Amino acid sequence: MYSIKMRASKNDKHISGAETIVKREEIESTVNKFIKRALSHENGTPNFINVKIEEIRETIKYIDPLPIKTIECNNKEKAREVAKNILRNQGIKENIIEEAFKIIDKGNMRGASLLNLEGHRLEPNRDRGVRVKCISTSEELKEKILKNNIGTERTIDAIAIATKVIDLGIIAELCLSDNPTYTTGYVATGDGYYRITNLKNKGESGGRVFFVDINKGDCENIGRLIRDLENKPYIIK
Ligand code: PML
Repeated sequence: MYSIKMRASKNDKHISGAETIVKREEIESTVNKFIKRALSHENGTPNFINVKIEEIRETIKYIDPLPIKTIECNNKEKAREVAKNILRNQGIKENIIEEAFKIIDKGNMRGASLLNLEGHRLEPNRDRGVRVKCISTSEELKEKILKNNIGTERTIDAIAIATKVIDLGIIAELCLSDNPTYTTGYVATGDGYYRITNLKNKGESGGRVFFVDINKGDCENIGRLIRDLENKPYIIK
């Protein structure tokens, strides 16, 4: 199996990214699909596209997706209240939740922020953040999500990220798309992947925050978590 990663930017500003795990015979078609995606993103036309193809040597972990639930909200205020409630139920304090929304609303992060329960950011580089890599959603799951209207093309990528990070011990994830017109975001916890409509207004920025229970000075566990998020291969069945 091979991991394929695509990252596109314009003058160092992130435009889009994609990530999957495929069989050898699927490499070519997947790379074409990713390049097409990079060139047609509504964030603009990139002047840098990086595609990386690597053989996976580590054992791949196959797991079931988090249960997906959609919560319809008709405005941003209600949507954010729903998201906050889910996060509060995980024991995350109000000020830390507010901090997470601030990070996301500021935008322009390439990866996710790692926020601990005292409000310290643990990612070594704040512009780069941490990127969850080496993940893929099975064809069966993709089909199930789309055919049954459980989610969209964006859900397909996001469910893989959310399921992997929760499996690696992250308490919760808060995510808003960096695509300006995609206003459905989500909160993922061990209980499920909660899609929340209107979590931002059109034109607003996006990003990801992972809430973690690791102390600021615990370099060993921070390092291990980042390595696993980036390199441990997962296929969501
Ligand atoms: C992103 O653009 O990567 C974020 C995707 C959010 C998906 C929410 C959903 O399931 O619709």
